Amino acid sequence: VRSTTSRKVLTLVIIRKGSDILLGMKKRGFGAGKWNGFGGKVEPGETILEAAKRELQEECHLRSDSLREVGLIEFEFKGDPVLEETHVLTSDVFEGEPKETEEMRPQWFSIDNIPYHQMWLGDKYWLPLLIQGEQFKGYFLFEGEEKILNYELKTS
Ligand code: 6OG
Repeated sequence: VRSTTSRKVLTLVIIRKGSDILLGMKKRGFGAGKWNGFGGKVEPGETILEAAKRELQEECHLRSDSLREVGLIEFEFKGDPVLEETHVLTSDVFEGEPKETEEMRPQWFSIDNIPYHQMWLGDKYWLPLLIQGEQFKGYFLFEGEEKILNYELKTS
């Protein structure tokens, strides 16, 4: 029985620079205390790309006109009727220096030293695909924030 009753469309931006990726420590709200890419809800009237650019700028003061969508992940939380349709974008072309905001404390991490133990549990499955330059689609069913009941992931 499919109990999902609504979808929330979200963006998630991972900026790359050589062999580093930029993550932000989420300071408040959903996922606080975890390193993650930058993003949030797509507002009415906005495209995914516009929303991704806006969130990147709002959360760490970087601007990029070269974001490319490389992944689509559906996150579901057991018992929650909302399916989070999360569009993952990346670029290695950007302007500005990452700057801490109320929402995020940005930091560069070597791709050999990604802090998966302080990230969402699904990240260790899909982030390596992004780093390898692959496109992917996925689904993760969480029970609470620290357990994955099942997942599917495929590259395209
Ligand atoms: P706000 O509610 O702060 O946007 N997000 C997730 N990111 C990862 N890596 N894993 C998850 O697994 C996630 N669920 C949501 C999407 C929330 C931000 O957090 C991302 C948005 O960028 C469950 O506006």
